[in-house]
Amino acid sequence: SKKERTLALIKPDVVTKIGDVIESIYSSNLIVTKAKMTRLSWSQAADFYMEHQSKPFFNNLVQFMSSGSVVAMEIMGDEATSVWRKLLGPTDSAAARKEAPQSIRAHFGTDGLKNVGHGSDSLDAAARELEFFFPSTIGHGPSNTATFTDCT
Ligand code: YYY
Ligand code: MG
Repeated sequence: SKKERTLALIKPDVVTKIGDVIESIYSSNLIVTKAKMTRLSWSQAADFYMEHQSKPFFNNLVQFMSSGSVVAMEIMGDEATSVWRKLLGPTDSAAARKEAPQSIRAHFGTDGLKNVGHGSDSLDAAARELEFFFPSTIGHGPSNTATFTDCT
């Protein structure tokens, strides 16, 4: 298995549950290496979810994501990208309650839009999405390979 960095984004529906979500992250052998609470403008949320711009749910999604505070975290660990998505569970919270009753979306999600969190769906997406929330400074380009010193 391979140590990865990925983005865990807590959506506006559950900022009061960040404690529970962070507990789940650490319980799954992942660690939080960066964290930031922020609020996205409509156009920032649209940029973040650009891949979905032609979908029927796009406007609702962007509206929701810019409706309140989000917490963006860089998390790290073995196969962090897939482990975090598995922790979240299926996209639709009702499906999560049926198919993955232990998942975060099963516990805290409302529906197919208000579903607690976002997880990058590939290593490339993780690098791009981490750069979106945690832009690198000049001379230190984005990296998706964790090193020992990052863990200390
Ligand atoms: O990666 P994940 O968040 O599990 O689902 P995506 O298919 O990438 O959709 C992104 C986001 O869009 C989803 O978390 C909620 C919203 N959405 C929706 O409102 N209605 C759908 N039918 C599908 C997705
Ligand atoms: Mg997705």
